[in-house]
Amino acid sequence: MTAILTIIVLVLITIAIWQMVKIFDLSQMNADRSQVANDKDNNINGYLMIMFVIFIHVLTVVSFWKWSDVLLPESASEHGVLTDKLLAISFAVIFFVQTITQILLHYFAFKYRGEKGKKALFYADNNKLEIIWTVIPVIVLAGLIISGLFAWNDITSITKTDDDLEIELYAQQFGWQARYAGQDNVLGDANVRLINIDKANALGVDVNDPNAQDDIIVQEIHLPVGKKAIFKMRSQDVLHSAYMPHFRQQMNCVPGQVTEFAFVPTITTKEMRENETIVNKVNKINEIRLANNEKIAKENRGLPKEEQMPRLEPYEFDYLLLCNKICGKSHYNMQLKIIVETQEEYENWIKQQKTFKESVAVNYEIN
Ligand SMILES: [Cu+2]
Repeated sequence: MTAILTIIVLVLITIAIWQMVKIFDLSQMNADRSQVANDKDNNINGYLMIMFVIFIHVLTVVSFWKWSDVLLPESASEHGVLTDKLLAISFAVIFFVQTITQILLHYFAFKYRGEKGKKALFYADNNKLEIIWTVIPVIVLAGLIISGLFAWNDITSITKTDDDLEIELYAQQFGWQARYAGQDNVLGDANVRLINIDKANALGVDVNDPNAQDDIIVQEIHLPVGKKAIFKMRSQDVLHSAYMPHFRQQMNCVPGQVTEFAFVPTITTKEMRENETIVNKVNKINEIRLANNEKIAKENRGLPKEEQMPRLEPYEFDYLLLCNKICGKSHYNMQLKIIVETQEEYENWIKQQKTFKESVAVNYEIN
């Protein structure tokens, strides 16, 4: 019985909705159903155009004001000052041109919005205008590209002197290793075919090459401040990219070939940790970590020790070598710490590292 009543109620509700739709349709008899925009539509669109151009500019200014502190701090390498300058000029040009063109574009869309009885002016072409908007961008773009090309040539033409440091960066899924050239300052030969994991030769260094004996393989890069470091990059498996954002350096690591890049670090890790931008950044990160630790503590409450989530350590600034090519599932975790220090501190550190010969002597018979 209840089921029949429910069905009857549902049918009645459906009939009521159907009748109400019919009444609504009747009330709209005199409405404008034309597909052609009328003055009201054109006005709405015109004002929306103005509102949109205001919106994108407010958004830009707010974004800069609110999030510019997540940008990189000052460059810690010599050439980085130049690339930063080029980037700043490009940004200034883009911002200037984009503001003017967007404001004009949206203002004209508003000013010349459709109006009943108004006819568009037929305007075929204007050679003078076309020359202006072709020549000005050509000059500006050529200036940007040519100055960028000169800077790139300056940065990438590497000449090695005896005083420079030679370091190999070896990339593989998913980690980095660095090889220092050692006492003789010449890297020994290496080849993927010589890789022998069982004999602790993960980089495929040629054990018979005299230059390889004093090479030093490490899991952390140390650089003396003010001294040119020449990086030779190799990859074992796929394309990786050696990215050191604080030094404005990036170079692809290509399987089967050696690519190189050099720079002079100018700010030690210790000095950078005192830099105002970095201090603010570190404080911000640690505030987030502190808040997360409170959440973790709450979730851990009552759980047995082995099921508890570990607390986050306070963050301390370090220069990093990252991978900037999506090279596989653990790509995000491919990083190596870089420490820039005084010459003396660097020498102390390198003295304590094992040479290639010392670390593989047990496995190979080296003459
Ligand atoms: Cu990678």
